[in-house]
Amino acid sequence: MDDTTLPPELAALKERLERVPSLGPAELEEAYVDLLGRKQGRVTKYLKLLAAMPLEQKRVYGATANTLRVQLEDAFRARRHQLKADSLAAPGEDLTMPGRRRWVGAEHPVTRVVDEIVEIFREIGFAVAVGPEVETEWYNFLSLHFPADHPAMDMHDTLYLDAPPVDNEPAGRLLLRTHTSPVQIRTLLSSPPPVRVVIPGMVYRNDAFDASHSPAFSQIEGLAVDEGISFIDLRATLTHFARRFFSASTRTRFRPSFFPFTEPSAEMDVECQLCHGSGCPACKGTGWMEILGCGMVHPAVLENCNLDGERFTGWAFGMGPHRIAMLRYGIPDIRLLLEGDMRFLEQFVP
Ligand code: 2NM
Repeated sequence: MDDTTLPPELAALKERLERVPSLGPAELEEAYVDLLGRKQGRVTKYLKLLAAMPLEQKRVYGATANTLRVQLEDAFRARRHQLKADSLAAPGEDLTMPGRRRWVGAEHPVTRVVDEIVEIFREIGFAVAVGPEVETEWYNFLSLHFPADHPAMDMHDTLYLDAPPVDNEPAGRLLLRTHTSPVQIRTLLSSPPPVRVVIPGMVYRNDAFDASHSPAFSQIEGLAVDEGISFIDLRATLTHFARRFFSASTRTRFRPSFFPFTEPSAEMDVECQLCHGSGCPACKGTGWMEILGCGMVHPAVLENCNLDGERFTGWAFGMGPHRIAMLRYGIPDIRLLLEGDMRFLEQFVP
């Protein structure tokens, strides 16, 4: 209904409504009683008047009058709120401005990758184990069938602690673990097979920062030891993992490799997630991306854990979540994942 057809009482109420936002505190309360007062208010009076009018008029003006009543209530509420805020604000402050949203944080892309990988192995019966980041030479190298003169044990590759060895630990210097494999040794020593574990954690190497290396990075290793476990279990499990983590149609391939603690050893490639096999700069034209190393646990490692290497067999793997996050999200430099620059990290906030 446009204003020209409004009865004078309603037209007047409408005008009063428009003035509410500019009323001062005292005027506001006066106007409230005058307009919306329960007994003598103009709105109340008009509604009473309406009750005595013929049905046709009731129908036409009743709705408008009620709408006006609600609009007036709203306008008074808003103006009271505004005046209250003004009275609390310092000059120039506007307390009715919406607040700044509080930053509650989000998952780091590497954390997300680690959680997803761990969850895929938990689904198929693996438990999660963790262990110390400061280790002895025995747990980190010797128990894992590294020869005592292996170059990885050199100070140029491993970060040793300037501290005396701990008494009741097997002999050797203290160091920052270079992989999470010592936790697998600790698991085999403390719990008899069947063993199925995944071990996420930070590992450390005496490397300088560059685009693809960091002195501290994450690793996830896995281990399955039981009677009758073969390379077929390794291949089936890791292929399943690749299909769950990347996509159901992702192709995989295994290439022979070498690690001191496994024999035979292999590396698993997945089809390049950017070009899906046709070859692109990300996969250097090969169509494949290397994502993990694996192999059958060397019998000497099982013997070091007091297990019969004739009776038990097992397989193990190791992969780097920082590296996998770089492959998955197309991140060109590992430092971006370690420096905590919010301009970079904010891109991953869901
Ligand atoms: C890798 C590759 C292949 C591995 C082996 C073991 C253990 F303890 F069972 F001997 N832990 N982790 C392993 C095997 C790790 O990382 C690239």
